[in-house]
Amino acid sequence: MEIVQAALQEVGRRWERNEVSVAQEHLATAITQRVLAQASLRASYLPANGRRALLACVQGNRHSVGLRIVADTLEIGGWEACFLGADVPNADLLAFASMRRPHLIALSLSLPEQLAPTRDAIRDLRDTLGDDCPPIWVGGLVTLRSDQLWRKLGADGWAVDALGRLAPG
Ligand code: B12
Repeated sequence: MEIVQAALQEVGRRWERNEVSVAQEHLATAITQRVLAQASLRASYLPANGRRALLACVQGNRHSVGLRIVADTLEIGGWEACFLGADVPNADLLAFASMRRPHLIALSLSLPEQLAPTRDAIRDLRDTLGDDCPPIWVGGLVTLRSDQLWRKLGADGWAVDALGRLAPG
């Protein structure tokens, strides 16, 4: 996980300096996804704990690799992880969460313009699910700017990476 994260950060730095083309970045992402899939086949999984997590990149966020790592880590820890991937519209997230009734919702955001949609999504989830709303955790690049940002979004928790402790249980 450390290797994958460091490699993609280096790609990002080189991309910023125009040393890496869009095609090369796409290739690096595709290789990463393949490596992650192979690693998940070799991992040893804890027995199922009967808990379901719903994971989604918020509306507008196309950076899904980091959340995939979070999903794989939860599965290795015995959770059932339902990974919805990139750019999930708020209305669809809400409908899916209402139907699926997860024990944890993990939302990922990367860019500053994704802060407002995340705040809206968390508010709508709480309004709709009421007392049944599970803990909502957030993470992703933009959340690393301050260790208090997650509170302003209305979330219940935050972690800097997939190794952080996620929610009770
Ligand atoms: C790959 C990549 C892309 C790919 C993503 C492909 C995919 N399927 O994921 C694509 C091509 C789609 C892309 C698009 C863009 N990108 Co981009 N991208 C990257 C790159 C190189 C790597 C991202 C990544 O995978 N990082 C590795 C993962 C493992 O880290 P992570 O996402 O932070 O996730 C970890 C933690 O944050 C945490 N975590 C994440 N989510 C969650 C959730 C919870 C609940 C928890 C607990 C933890 C958690 O755990 C993860 C594992 O440790 C970064 C560079 C970088 N420094 O990150 C730029 C980068 C993020 N992108 C950037 C930009 C500007 C863009 C675009 C705007 C470019 C453009 N002009 O189109 C678009 C925006 C797309 C959008 N609307 O979201 C900038 C953002 C700058 C900023 N303002 O902050 C970066 C930093 C590159 C740069 N240096 O300029 N990008």
